[in-house]
Amino acid sequence: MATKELWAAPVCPYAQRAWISVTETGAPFEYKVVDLHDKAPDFVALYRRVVADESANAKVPVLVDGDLEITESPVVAEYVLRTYGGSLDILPADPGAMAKAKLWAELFGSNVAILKSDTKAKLAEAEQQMARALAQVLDALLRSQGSQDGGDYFLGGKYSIAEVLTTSLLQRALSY
Ligand SMILES: N[C@@H](CCC(=O)N[C@@H](CS)C(=O)NCC(=O)O)C(=O)O
Repeated sequence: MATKELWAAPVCPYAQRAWISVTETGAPFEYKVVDLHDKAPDFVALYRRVVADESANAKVPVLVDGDLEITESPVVAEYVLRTYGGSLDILPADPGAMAKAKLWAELFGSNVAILKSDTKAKLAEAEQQMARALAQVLDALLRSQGSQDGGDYFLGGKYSIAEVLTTSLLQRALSY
């Protein structure tokens, strides 16, 4: 049987995007846990092969589906949903809705990050920036690009890739 592996780390919100897509679809991928502080040599070699850079810092997630080896969480999530999620309808069929959902996820990801800093002052500044992004930029974007028809999700009544790509980051943002 062709190899089906998802290399991920539970701590990582990007890996979690891939894990959510695999879990939603029930696709039969073996979950390979990566210790980010002590990466297995076969994982490092795999990542470096995928990005064609022999000195790259190996990152999760990486997905292997037979001959296909891919990384970058939005790429992995979309591939899994498109390939294994047919009846779930998580990828909007309408190209405009798909583009809006991906734009939302992209801007969400660039505004909501894992905050790391060497000083408390810099951390506080980063927290303030993220709070502003959540309360102003992302809120305005949700109102302008999100469904105008109400509903609990970005596209209205329908759970979509917009949530697959943002839930793990939002969950962490809410813990600040
Ligand atoms: N842009 C990447 C980001 C992936 C990423 O930054 N993963 C982190 C963990 S959250 C990682 O593996 N870092 C490598 C390290 O910690 O050495 C994606 O969306 O997949």
